[in-house]
Amino acid sequence: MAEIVIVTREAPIATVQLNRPEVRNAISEQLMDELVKVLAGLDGDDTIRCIVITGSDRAFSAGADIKDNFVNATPVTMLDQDLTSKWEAIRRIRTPIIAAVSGYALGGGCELAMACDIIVASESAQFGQPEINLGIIPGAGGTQRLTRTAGKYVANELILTGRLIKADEARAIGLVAQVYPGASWLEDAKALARAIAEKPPIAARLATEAVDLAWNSTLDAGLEFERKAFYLLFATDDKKEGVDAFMSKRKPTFKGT
Ligand code: CO8
Repeated sequence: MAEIVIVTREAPIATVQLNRPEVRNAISEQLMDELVKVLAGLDGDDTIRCIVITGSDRAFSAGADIKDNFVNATPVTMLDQDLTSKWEAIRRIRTPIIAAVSGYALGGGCELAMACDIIVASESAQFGQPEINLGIIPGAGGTQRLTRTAGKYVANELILTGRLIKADEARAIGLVAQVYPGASWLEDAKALARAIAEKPPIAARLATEAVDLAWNSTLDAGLEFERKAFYLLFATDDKKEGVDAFMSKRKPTFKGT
């Protein structure tokens, strides 16, 4: 049987591909479990410095598997499955994660992309939170992350109508960092991952943690964390390497120490 999550290690980057093409990469419980497992494994591997999560040309993910998750679900089964803890586990991965989106990123698919550190898209990408059409609302962070990204008025319009937006509009509302051509989107996303993987990994991890805090805490608490993290980095070999390389006009080589 084909793997539902395909991992390709090309150190210092790794690509994690959702692989349920017959249902547009809908997120079943099994897919989520597998995804959390492979991400945790990659996060514990020092040779991997940036991870790309992707789907296919046609779909990043069409969201929760409606058949698997919702048809017979009750509040009690939903509570029992404890889906939230799995989404939290993805958020807590410390290696920077790029969501490389082509085709549909809908509902939980859009929420999965938003749980990553950076979202890039092919020209063909379409994002949306269509849960309203099923009589529900986003349940894996969509109301919170989309609102923090695009603001209340845009988020409400998208969540209340379920309207899909194309890559350019997603970029305009701050959801997408880069839009790449349809022929090269995955290679372009990997090139971005390799560029990030060349940077000092301890600084990269602390940077994404600090940026996340801008969402999760007060300005004062975020600034406090940033200041301490900034000071901490002066204890790393990579800070010495970066400054030495600048002073001697050469390219730095960071070791992650
Ligand atoms: N779940 C299950 N099956 C799906 C899903 C899905 N989300 N999306 C597509 N499929 C299946 C279709 O049923 C179809 O199966 P079959 O061939 O057996 O009929 C197959 O995939 C292909 O689908 P289409 O023929 O519709 O393919 P298209 O390329 O024409 O259209 C779309 C693709 C636009 C993605 C369309 O299928 C669609 O609208 N899908 C539903 C999208 C949606 O409503 N997503 C939101 C789901 S709710 C959610 O995500 C809440 C998240 C909460 C997170 C917590 C739980 C994990």
